[in-house]
Amino acid sequence: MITLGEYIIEKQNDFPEASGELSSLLGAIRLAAKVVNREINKAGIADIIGTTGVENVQGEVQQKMDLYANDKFKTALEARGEVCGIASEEEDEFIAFDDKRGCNSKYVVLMDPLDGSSNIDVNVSVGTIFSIYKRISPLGAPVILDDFLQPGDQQVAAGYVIYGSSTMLVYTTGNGVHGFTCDPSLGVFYLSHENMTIPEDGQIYSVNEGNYLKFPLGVKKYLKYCQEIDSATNRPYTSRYIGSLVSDFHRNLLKGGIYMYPSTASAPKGKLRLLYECNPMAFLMEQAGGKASDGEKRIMEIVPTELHQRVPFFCGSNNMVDDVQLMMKKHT
Ligand code: AHM
Ligand code: MG
Repeated sequence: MITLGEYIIEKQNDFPEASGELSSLLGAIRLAAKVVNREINKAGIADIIGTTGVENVQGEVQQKMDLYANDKFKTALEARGEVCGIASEEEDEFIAFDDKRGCNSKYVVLMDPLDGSSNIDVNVSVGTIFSIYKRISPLGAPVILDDFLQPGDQQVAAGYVIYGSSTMLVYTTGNGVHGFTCDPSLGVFYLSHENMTIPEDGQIYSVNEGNYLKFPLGVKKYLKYCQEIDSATNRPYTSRYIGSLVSDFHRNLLKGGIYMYPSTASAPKGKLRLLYECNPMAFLMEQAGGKASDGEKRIMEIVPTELHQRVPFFCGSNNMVDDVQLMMKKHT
């Protein structure tokens, strides 16, 4: 039984130049995840479900648990001193940890502290998503916006925590995707899924079909393709949509499938945010052998211009992402 902490240190030894800062940073994420997990498990008996009545910068009503999780991750990351700043779905602007320790730290973290949080009230799995970069501004100075606006292929690590029927932390540092399951009695994450890979072909498609009429023609054609009967390609595929990105992604990663949040007539850039939802998931997906695209090109090649920028998202088994891209190209 290898714990997450042991595994991180073991892997750190593979990089002779590693100084232990990234390991310590991942340790801070692990700690905050445990605290958030404990609180989520109490949802329903403690006064922590429901909304705050306040909207975030994206115009979405914040849940009490969004703010709780944001606070715990922010505090853990600042206390550990390996991070010069963070950006979060729940914060309008990035936050600089600009005391002496923060200024001398080389990493920035972008996060969605609690994705899919509207699902908590109905006891559906939610998740935390994180993305880690090295700053591009000089050490010793306060962090700047450009440190956060880096393309996804510059990520040094990314991952998610899924607070589900069991709680798991899944991460990559560009050396495969590894999953750890939390033993609730001990509060320890143990290695349970080493080197996770996604099948080349999948049979599951995940999309909010309520938006069907607003989708681009190529996406509509692909959805019809998924539903057609063809034994040679094992169609029709199965439709599975939880409406909680981390859960939908996790299932498709294990079983093979595609997650889609396309542009719609009313939201031409889709709903999901590039920097702390799509890029980390794209990094994980590529490391697992799959693909992540905006419908035309790799998600991780997009050069960001805004902290909360949105992007259409197609992510999953290689052949499924290829198929939807082809249909979108054909029916532009
Ligand atoms: P959130 O960050 O406000 O929780 O929104 C992101 C969530 C994803 O987890 C999920 O896949 C998607 O929004 C569901 O959106 P919709 O309800 O439009 O299908
Ligand atoms: Mg989110």
